[in-house]
Amino acid sequence: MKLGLALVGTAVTRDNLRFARQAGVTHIVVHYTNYEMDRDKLLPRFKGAYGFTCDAQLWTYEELRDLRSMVNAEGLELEALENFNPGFWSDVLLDGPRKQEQIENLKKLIGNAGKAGIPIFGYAFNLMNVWGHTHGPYARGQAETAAFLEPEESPIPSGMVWNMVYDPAAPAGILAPLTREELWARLEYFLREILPVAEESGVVLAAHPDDPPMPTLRGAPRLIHQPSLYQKLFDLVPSPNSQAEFCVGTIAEMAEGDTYEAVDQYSRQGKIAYVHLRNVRGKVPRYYEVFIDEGDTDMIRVLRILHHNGYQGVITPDHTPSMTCAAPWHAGMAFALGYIKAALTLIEQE
Ligand SMILES: [Mn+2]
Repeated sequence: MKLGLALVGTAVTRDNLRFARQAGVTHIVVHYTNYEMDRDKLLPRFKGAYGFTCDAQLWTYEELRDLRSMVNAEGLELEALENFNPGFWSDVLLDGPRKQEQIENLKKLIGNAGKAGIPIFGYAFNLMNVWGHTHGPYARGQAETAAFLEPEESPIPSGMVWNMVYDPAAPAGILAPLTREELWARLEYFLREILPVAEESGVVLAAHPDDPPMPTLRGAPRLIHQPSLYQKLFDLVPSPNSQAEFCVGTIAEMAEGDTYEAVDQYSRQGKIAYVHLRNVRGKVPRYYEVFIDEGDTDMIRVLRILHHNGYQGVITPDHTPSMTCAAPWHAGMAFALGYIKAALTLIEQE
């Protein structure tokens, strides 16, 4: 198993790549969309959105090649891109008028990633992305972290998807209601169109489960909110290139199922593209994200199951609590990385 670190948007810097390498990381995951934009220009009805996505330009082969070179220059591999920019596939998620055009662009994008030598593309097929977290001193020693307590359940405003504004000029209103079956049908369409291109391009499509794993959020159904629903996804359109961005924290938050059994079930099938390792205390509808050694899940047991089933992919810490110091994010990540690195060394020597 390999140690990874995910970097988001503007955090893909030479210094952060060196930080990763210094912590023993060999593989980088890049969440390429930059969410740090123009938040103060948001209209009040888009409250809570991360920013705008309407002018998103499709990532070119040259851009992805240069990104990989930048990672390689620090002695690291680029393992995966995580998530499409919501502007690339708003109408695929919402079944809007630009769906066909956007699907063709996604095919181009997967082709670009394959050509640039990036083996995995992570995605999360849902309308709300992460929504409803509150932040507070809920982890050990009052470390600041995310919790899911009483989420604001206001309906999704028109013009917004995946927590981003894709159409600032959309008339005020809310997203039309849709059924769970309709959303599964949209996912099936996406998979039928994209998987053949992924196979041809040597790219694995890796699905993140719905975080938070509520059956509905802001009135919209969510698809992967119990461990067994991953199997439904894999069986919907069978392909070796349809796999999981397996988020242990999200699985542990799910109301049903057993985390260790889910790890066993999907790693035995070779369906795990890479792992997000995060610990939590509690389950939906109320849980806290905590330090990696602090929550309900025995991480060493999770890693032993993966090793036993021959998993050889990347393990990345997911979010971690922020530590009280001059570099809260870096300290939190360094703690998680050190813990995982020691665990991997121990397990691989057994
Ligand atoms: Mn995750």
